[in-house]
Amino acid sequence: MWQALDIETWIAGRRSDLDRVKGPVSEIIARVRAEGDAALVDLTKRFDGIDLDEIAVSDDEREAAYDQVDARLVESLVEAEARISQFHELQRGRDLWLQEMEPGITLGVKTTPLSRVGAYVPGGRAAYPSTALMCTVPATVAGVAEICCCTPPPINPITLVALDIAGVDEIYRVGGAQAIAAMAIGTETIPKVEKIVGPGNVYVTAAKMLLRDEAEIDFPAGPSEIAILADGTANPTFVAADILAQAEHDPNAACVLVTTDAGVADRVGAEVRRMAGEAKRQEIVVKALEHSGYIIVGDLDEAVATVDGIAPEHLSIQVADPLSVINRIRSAGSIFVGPYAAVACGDYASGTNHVLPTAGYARLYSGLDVNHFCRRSTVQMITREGLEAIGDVVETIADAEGLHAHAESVRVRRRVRVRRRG
Ligand code: HSO
Ligand code: ZN
Repeated sequence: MWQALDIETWIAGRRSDLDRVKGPVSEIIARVRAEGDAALVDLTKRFDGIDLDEIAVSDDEREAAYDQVDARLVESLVEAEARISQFHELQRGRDLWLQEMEPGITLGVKTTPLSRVGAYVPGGRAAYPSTALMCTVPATVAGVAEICCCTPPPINPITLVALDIAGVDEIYRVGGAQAIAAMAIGTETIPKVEKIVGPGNVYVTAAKMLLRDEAEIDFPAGPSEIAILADGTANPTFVAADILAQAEHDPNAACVLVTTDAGVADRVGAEVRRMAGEAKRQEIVVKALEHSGYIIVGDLDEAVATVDGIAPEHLSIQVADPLSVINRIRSAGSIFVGPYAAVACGDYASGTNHVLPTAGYARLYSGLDVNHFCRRSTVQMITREGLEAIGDVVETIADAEGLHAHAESVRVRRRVRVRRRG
């Protein structure tokens, strides 16, 4: 259930079988493309067993949801939203910055929020109001004008409240691959978006990958993972508690302890077994622990290299000198440092985002943040003096490329005589 892992085999086995579902997902996409809303109604009946009268959630339903949610939970969501907003505000650069590089050549960057984005919030058996916040708050902070959200019916009132707190404009009760298709292609009810973000199951992820030509996507975000990098100073109970917290997400969740200390591996193992025995979501936990375990390494260098090989969604660093380790880590979705940095803090309320690349994609992508919702345009302002400074270089390279009109576009300007002052 919790064992020594051969890390190479473990990494190889982790990529979920996206190819297996591409066929059925393509069919779903084709139907949404051809039939629009009618396909959404039919597929929702088939997959969720629900007759959809209205695809869109009304304002009255949003209001009514507050009456069904415990006041303390509403307050907690409001506070979590505030903390997430605060941290994401720090990621916002200036809307326009300009820098004079040399006399007459001023360069800069203009940042523009996307106009319309879609968030996918998983539902089904569970409600994830935290994911509703994580997907949408960065978009709001970025200044996206229209934020819509798809989530499978029946929508839990808690999710509706979270989406309302986050200020989402439109909420649609559609889930699965059909939801991704609807947002990417557009239907009568759901206008097309520019970008789709959010985690999901293998069908949702496959749909995102297949529709990349039609809407930008964030990154593959599948079953949760954690790697813990620990030396002899790690607290085995705390480490095991984080392992259990990740394992309870999904039977496919995976947890790896990378440690320089065999004693720590033993003590964490004992705690994991004890906690698994008492776990409320025991069935899920036990399945997740079947492909979870530990690897004992010779020193911290080897530990860092091993973690980089995994490129985990979450990395918990439990060593005597964490700063030296953080600096050397190159691939991890989100990093938690020190005994009190429970991964659950980042899941809910510290303010960092929990929508993160999984399955090794942390090597290629960064977790969800404000930048995901912005485009950047470079800007240049060049005077006659500036043109003189770079003109020869431009003309020479342009001529070498045989692009004489390029060269001429500079020459024609340089031929204009400048009136000397004084
Ligand atoms: N750990 C999950 C996010 C989550 N945890 C949602 C609780 N709710 C993936 O980062
Ligand atoms: Zn979690």
